[in-house]
Amino acid sequence: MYSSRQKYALIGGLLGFAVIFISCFAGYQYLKKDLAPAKSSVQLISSTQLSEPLFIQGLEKLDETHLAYSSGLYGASTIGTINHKTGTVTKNMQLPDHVFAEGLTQVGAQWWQGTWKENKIYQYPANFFANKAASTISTNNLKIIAYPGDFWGICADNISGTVYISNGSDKLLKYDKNLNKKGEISVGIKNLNELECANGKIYANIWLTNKIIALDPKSETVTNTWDLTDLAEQISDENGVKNPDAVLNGIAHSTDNLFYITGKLWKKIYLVKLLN
Ligand SMILES: [Ca+2]
Repeated sequence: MYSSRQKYALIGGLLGFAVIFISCFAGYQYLKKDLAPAKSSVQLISSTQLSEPLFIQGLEKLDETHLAYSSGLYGASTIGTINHKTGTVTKNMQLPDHVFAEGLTQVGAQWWQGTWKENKIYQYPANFFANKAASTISTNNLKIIAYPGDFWGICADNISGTVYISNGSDKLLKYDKNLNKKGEISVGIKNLNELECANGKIYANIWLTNKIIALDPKSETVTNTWDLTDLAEQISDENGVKNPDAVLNGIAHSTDNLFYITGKLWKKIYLVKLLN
């Protein structure tokens, strides 16, 4: 049997152990969310001059020669293709002037293009980009679905059927292909913007920086950080003017760890290898 003194000592010891355990666990959670890993290396493979500047908001591989893009700004939002071998831009459609286009991705057979504050997602059929005659395409023939809240970037894991949408916060919102909410991922880094689902991860660039992070959606941890500022400075020097909006905002997966990268008002599109 324990004496009263021993009992108090035992209870005190247990409480102390519990406090230490909870503190360590909370500390681990803090570290998990807030400490991005050290910067990983970027290898430049090639670059191609674009035939005209775009205010890129979304980028995705269409086929072996073309990328599909979404370009923003009120009165100038478009959707179209970029031939990444020649840099030729084809504008397939101009959106209405009151719409600010945001992220673009393929969900199943359809293409989804979000809008910043207009609470709309434009849905394009799989063969949309096959018709290069922009004058024959009209928003009147498109399906438009309602979306609640601000919309920035989008990517889809078409194996699990999960669509991820960013809104400038530190969270990624998860939906199914019918836009039913499935939950959210708390990343711990604000201003998540253009997204790319590839290699079982979510690649995201951070608004107003030239940084890309890779996130493991299962463990909800950031596994890599890349800084492409050297690439961006190169482009600013070519313009002769440093535009604060001309930041990285286009990530399209090619194969393995090869990605096409461009940005808002960038003059070039780059093929880079994002090394671990
Ligand atoms: Ca993308």
